[in-house]
Amino acid sequence: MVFKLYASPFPVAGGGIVALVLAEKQAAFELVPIDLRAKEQKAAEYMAMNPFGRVPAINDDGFVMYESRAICRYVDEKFAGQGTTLVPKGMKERALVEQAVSVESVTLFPPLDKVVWEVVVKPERGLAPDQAIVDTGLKEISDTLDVYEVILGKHRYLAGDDFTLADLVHCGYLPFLVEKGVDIMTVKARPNVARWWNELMSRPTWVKLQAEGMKSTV
Ligand SMILES: N[C@@H](CCC(=O)N[C@@H](CS)C(=O)NCC(=O)O)C(=O)O
Repeated sequence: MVFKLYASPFPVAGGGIVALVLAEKQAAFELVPIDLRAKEQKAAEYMAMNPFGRVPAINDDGFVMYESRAICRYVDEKFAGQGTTLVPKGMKERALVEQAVSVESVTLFPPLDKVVWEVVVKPERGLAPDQAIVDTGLKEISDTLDVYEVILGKHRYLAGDDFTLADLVHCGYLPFLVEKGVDIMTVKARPNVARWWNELMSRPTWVKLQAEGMKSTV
């Protein structure tokens, strides 16, 4: 049975990073599009897979799970030995990847999620962004990127000199800000962050996903 990915049909957010991991692993999948505006994620059939009623989720031959970062780890392990190794096997190398993924999900993501809500989701619904929330969130994101600047001055990627899951998870939400013209990823004051960001955004798997949308590349 083909690996099924239940996600929004747009190559962004949690579904986007799972599709990106599948592309890096050169693994085939079938997208089952979930229309968030039509609240398909709250339908009983979908809630049976993810009781939180959110995307993404996967069904791998009857094995069902949700939570994008956890799915990414599962995919990397399931397709070990093909494509890019995103979570290294060595204990210390893996620990450093987990350290950086943890910073992304615990420190960077909460303010990023709030800012994306204000500048992307609210305008789509005809609501005005709350500028105070945007300003506070951007300040918190910038503070984290200042630390990334130091880290990325020591090695090419966040967890060392190899591209890993720690880098890839940043492709979920930061592109929303860039698309909205928020100049935060390539500012002159953070040349190492800019170099890293440009590398992520020009990765062939990412470029292809953006050009072709959420479809299997295999
Ligand atoms: N921590 C979850 C977050 C999932 C999530 O918040 N998904 C959003 C889309 S990016 C969603 O389904 N929103 C619709 C809703 O909450 O009804 C993950 O990484 O998978």
